[in-house]
Amino acid sequence: MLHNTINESLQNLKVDSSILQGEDVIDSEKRIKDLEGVFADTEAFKNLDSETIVYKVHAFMPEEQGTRGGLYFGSTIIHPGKVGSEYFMTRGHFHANLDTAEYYWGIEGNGILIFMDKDRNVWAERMEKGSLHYIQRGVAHRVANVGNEELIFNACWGSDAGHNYDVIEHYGFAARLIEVDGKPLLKQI
Ligand code: S6P
Ligand code: ZN
Repeated sequence: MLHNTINESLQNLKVDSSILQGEDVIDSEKRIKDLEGVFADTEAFKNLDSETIVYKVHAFMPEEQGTRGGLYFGSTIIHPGKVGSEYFMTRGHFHANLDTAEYYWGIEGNGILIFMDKDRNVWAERMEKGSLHYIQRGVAHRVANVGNEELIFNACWGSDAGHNYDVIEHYGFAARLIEVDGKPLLKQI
């Protein structure tokens, strides 16, 4: 693992499909007003319209949360935008059950998937149409949209994974993805 570097997606596999929709799909969204404390530049944050949608999730969760052996599926759509020099991104989380991995794969747009392990080592992979990303067990994950279009990716995770947002809320990631000279850069905090 390389510390604080942005790598190409590691696998040579490509997948393609589209946004999840249909009966029993649970839709949620995060607006600027729901993301207080997520972005570093609090002044820029205050100046944005609090109703601006940052990202939406459409999830199919056919098992009760916590069920061992089941799988969930979800599509995430992150709108293009920035708060100061930081790209619109998901809150990011560890799974509550650290023993659970997850797959992400890119559908549309350009993103960067940021990982952080328990020792606060941070690294990242480029996300694009057809890219496949394996999120190892015990590793926190967050995605930023670094393009000018919507970024869409799909995810598959275990119904026993759960979400722990607290650690990220309190301590954040050890590096932030910011735009420098028009390019994304992982900056150690
Ligand atoms: C769930 C999976 C995704 C995210 C979604 C939003 O394990 O990783 O469906 O929930 O991308 O991100 P976040 O960090 O707000 O849950
Ligand atoms: Zn997850």
